[in-house]
Amino acid sequence: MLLISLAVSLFLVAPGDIVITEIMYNPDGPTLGSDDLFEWVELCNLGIEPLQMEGMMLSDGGNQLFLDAFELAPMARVVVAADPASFTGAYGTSVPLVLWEGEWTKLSNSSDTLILYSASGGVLDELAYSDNWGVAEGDTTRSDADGRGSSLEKIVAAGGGEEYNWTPSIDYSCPMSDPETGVLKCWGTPGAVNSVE
Ligand SMILES: [Ca+2]
Ligand SMILES: [Ca+2]
Repeated sequence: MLLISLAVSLFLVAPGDIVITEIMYNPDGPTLGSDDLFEWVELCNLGIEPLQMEGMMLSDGGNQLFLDAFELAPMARVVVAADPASFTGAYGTSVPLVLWEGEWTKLSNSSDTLILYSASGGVLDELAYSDNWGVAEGDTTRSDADGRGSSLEKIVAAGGGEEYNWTPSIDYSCPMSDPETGVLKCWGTPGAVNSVE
């Protein structure tokens, strides 16, 4: 057993093997809740081997958090949630979560850079997003991902972190409706293939 876990952890993780595929940087307050409790990040294993996530670090250049042990199967996705208990209360228990220690990497509601590091300190993936992403040019309204219920989703998981490869999640399979307007809120696709892929 020890040899098996040692073999898994020694498997070298290369940039692009595990990537950030979705973020909830500005959860919709009225239907979901506060940023402190309901921000989350989805990670996907694009490699062909199971990945041991223990010791990987997520940082925004300020706060740092370190992932607990979790073996992520090839093409599988897992969520890092600001507050796992709150997340499970909203999304249910079927979404896989990897727990963490340290300080939550608060996701700015304007723009931020999120970097995923391997346990040995190498950069695995990086996302520098803005709340302008998903707003049509000349439009003065907010992005659907900016506190309106959608997450920000990557279109091609193996593609880059540029703006054109990210867009607000599409409203489908939405768990509840806005109490004031009756409009369905979707809150993204944590742990599952993105709605825009
Ligand atoms: Ca936020
Ligand atoms: Ca997803």
